[in-house]
Amino acid sequence: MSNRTLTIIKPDAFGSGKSGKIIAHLEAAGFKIVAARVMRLTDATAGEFYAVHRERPFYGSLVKFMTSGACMPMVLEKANAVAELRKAIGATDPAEAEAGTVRKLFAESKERNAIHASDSDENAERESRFFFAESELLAAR
Ligand code: FUP
Repeated sequence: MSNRTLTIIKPDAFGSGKSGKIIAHLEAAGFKIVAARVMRLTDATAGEFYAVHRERPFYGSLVKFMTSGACMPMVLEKANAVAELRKAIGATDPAEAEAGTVRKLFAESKERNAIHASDSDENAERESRFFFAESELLAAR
């Protein structure tokens, strides 16, 4: 999986019609879409996805935000995908994100920050399987 990572266009960006621009930005940066869907997370699925943050003060608010509208999980492919996507999305808080990053361009705030990206190969694999079936991860190119 080292050439793949999992991203989510979050409800703030999807709901305000920025998904096309974000996908175009990522494709221009060399990412290919392996799998994609539009869905709405439930309290249970968002809670499980962010279980690692369960003890953090922002957890409840984060789950509420992530269930507030549709989102778009995608598996992306590029050499060194995890590190490359982290670089392309920028810092968690858009105020601290570098110019030209997805969060600098499209995010509203540290919580409503437009996009998720896996932080390790192990999490990329786990998160990809969280959203997609084996048959959806077979896209050949
Ligand atoms: P990132 O890996 O950049 O998405 O950031 P983290 O894994 O640290 O945090 C996951 C999500 O929790 C962020 F995308 C937004 C949310 N968050 C907050 O709402 N407040 C914080 O102080 C930190 C993170």
